[in-house]
Amino acid sequence: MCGIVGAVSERDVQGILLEGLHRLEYRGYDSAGMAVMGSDGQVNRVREVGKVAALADAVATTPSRGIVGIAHTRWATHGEPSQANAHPHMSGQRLAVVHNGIIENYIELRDSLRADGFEFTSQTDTEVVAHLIEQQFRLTADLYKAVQAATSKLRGAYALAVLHADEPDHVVVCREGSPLVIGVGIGENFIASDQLALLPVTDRFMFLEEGDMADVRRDSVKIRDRDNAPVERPISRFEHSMDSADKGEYRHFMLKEIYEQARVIKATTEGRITKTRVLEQALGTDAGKLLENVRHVQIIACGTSYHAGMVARYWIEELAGVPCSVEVASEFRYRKHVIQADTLFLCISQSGETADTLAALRQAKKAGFRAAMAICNVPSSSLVRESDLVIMTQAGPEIGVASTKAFTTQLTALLLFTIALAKHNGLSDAKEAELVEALHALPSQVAAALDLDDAIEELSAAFVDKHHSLFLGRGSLFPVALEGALKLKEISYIHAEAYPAGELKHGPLALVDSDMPVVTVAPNNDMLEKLKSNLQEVRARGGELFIFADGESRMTSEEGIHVMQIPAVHPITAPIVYTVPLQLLAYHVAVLKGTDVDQPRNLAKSVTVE
Ligand code: HGA
Repeated sequence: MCGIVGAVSERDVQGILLEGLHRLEYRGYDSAGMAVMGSDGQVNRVREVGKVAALADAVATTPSRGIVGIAHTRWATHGEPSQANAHPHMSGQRLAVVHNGIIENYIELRDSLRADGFEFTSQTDTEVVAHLIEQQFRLTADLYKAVQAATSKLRGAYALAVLHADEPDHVVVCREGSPLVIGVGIGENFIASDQLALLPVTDRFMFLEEGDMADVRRDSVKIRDRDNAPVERPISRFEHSMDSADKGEYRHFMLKEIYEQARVIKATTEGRITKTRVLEQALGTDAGKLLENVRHVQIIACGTSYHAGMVARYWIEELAGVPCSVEVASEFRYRKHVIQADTLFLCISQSGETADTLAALRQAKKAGFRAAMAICNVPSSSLVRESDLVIMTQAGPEIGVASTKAFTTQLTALLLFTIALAKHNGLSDAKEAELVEALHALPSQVAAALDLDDAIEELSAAFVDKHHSLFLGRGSLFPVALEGALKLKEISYIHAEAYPAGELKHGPLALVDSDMPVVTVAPNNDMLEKLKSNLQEVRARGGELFIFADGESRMTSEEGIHVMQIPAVHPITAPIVYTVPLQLLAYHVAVLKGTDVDQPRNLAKSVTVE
């Protein structure tokens, strides 16, 4: 995904911009570029296809000192990866723009700008923004006002940084749907799409809010909100604990990664949704074409990713009405299958190097699937390189072997995909708006689920001396029960089995006694009454119940029944929120048992062997 870095300083900013881009490389990109205001009064631009290292080489051969500059890593949505399409985009020789996001009405804007004499040199939606601002600048002779007037004509999602040779001492920035942060320095200020880009130069940040626009100068930052009223955004210090390579205040990487989930889920939706819609092109340049005639989805994955695929099957069939099959890669690759016409082959893998998943993908490419799509966390991975369409999760590096934030961001990406697919299959605008609202609510709901941490820690004592446990769920919460059981197995070594609650009476009920804790996820959905009956079956046999439910589920704690309440969530996003307490439960049980939480015995993080 695209990255933005910018600086307004009294020292040469080229090194700061390049280092910032390096730090954003993990997000994945196809080209990079920068523009600096030279001391000669000219805007000097360098752009390269490929890695930031190639840009650094190009900058080294034509160094152009400058104290104001903007830079970008591009992940193409409109127009192929090429030098001409790389950012910054310019209007004439004096105005340069970098942009993250998508301008939805770029075709009509381009037509009217062409009619006004502007010439286009790229296929991007971004170039429209450059010319639009220049058009307004000619009227206002004021860059800030020009950006304001131009953005009022834009539809879509964007974070923008703009510089102009006629006003060489500042950068104007704004955000609407894509993140942007201002790094506060001493006698210099910075901008970036992610604070990690600026850590070598500052640890103080102001986060712009939706609709904010800022005038960033060496010695001042002036922000106005959507209504053009001056606003102060609080300065927060970077918490060391957010650095992926460091545990910070947390005892284990796993706990830190559980706590990162609200932030990384938000990062996975950012730039891909507006207030009410999913931006299909943010899922890939060809997303529209590839999704149009999909009649069947075949999901392939292993372990935790397989559970994400199982949740997605409920979503895809319910929202898109498209049949969906899910299978573990190690089985799929060794059996003969019948491929239905127009089947999309969808692989899910955190590392993108999972040997079984890759082998299945390589077979599928020869076998006549419509297209191969990947959901993955590592942009440089084989899976990403070999797929036609990719949705990158924005979990950042996951160090704990037991996957947590990778799972919930996979689910988030899968829901974005499902909505995009469903739009080709009759999903109404109103339903889309309802689902996107649920996506917007996710980070705060996940944060609320994390508030149960202390209560779950207390409750975990009941599991420490147990050898077996049972996890129950129904509907899309059944795979969540599977994932909860897997977490407990992986790090506490307690045998945990998950069942769809309706299956209890067909076998596993025989195991239930007072030594067998039974964990259940029970949001208030249309399966709740059925689930409650299943829980009665457990209680009647002396089983101790641990239930995660929302207030509307009307369940209360009593002898042998422990109910922990989660705020009410939309039924579609419930699997994401209800995963969190099960992760915490596994974590605290493992800590009490004294196991190696981050590197459990016999397991590896990225399973690159068969
Ligand atoms: N639409 C722009 C920027 C793409 C982007 O933000 N990707 O993450 C382009 O295609 O250049």
